[in-house]
Amino acid sequence: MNSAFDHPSLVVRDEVRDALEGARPVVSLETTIVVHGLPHPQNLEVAAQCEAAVRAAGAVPATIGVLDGRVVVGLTIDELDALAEPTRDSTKLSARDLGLAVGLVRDGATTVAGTIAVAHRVGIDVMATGGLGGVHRDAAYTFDESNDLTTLSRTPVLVVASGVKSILDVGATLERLDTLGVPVVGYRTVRFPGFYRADSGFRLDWSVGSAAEAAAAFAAHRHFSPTGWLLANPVGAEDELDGDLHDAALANALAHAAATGATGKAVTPVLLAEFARFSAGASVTTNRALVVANAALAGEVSVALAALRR
Ligand code: PSU
Ligand code: MN
Repeated sequence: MNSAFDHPSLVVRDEVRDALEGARPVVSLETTIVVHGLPHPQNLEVAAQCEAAVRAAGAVPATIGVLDGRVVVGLTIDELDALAEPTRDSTKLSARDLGLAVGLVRDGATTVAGTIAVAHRVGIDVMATGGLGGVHRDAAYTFDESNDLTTLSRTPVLVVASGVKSILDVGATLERLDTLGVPVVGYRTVRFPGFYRADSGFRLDWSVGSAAEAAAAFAAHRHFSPTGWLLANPVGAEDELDGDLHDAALANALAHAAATGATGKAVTPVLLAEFARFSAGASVTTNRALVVANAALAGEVSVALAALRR
């Protein structure tokens, strides 16, 4: 039916294909958080919990990654396990890397940017992650700004995230999203979430009170703009990282990254891993809770969008 499904390097698994062809709800999930963002074995547990949360909301999960040069939409847990196996040395794939991973027959985990590029290609309009990438704190001289922002500005996919990672310059990231024309919408809040913390200290212009409101506004947005959306869902109060622990872990992680001289793709994984080490796993517990909650909300929004199509 859809010729996009028939490319030899693009494998859309039957359940996902059937749902898309039937205009039923599908939520895409990324793999960088699994392969490069969370420690083993929690990473696979989180992936399974995210898929279960999407299903509980009534949508089909489509976890996306590149295995042996094939872009798979709907990875199984066994395939995810293989992708996350350290000896496999899976590459972190942003949007610009996809063609190279396919052409050079590599394995790779997709970032938000890589995931939404594939999702849009096959007709999936909702995605869930933990925290969007953004403008790094030293961007004024490193120019380190996640491709998540530019790809979201030209890819009409609604991304549910708990704001942007608190390791970033949150204010600069919000300004960049404004410049790029990407709506940032609080879910039942006008405070921009702070990833491990519910409130980053920044106020938002817009919020929605339900998945149905989010779906209605995103559907309308797509008539007027080619960009995606950031639906910002704060971590629950019971799962937040303690404020003082957060600030101490952040200062330590930033100093560690500077001392190790991490650059490029390595920066975010190094910061997250050091955050986890310093907080004795507390940041991982928070990260798990928020990404699963985001998958659940993405499922609800996807169901509401599918209802609008009918
Ligand atoms: N959210 C998390 N953990 C992660 C990420 C998001 O809770 O590891 C990943 C996403 O794949 C996102 C990437 O696209 O971090 C950003 O990486 P960079 O800063 O290198 O663009
Ligand atoms: Mn970067």
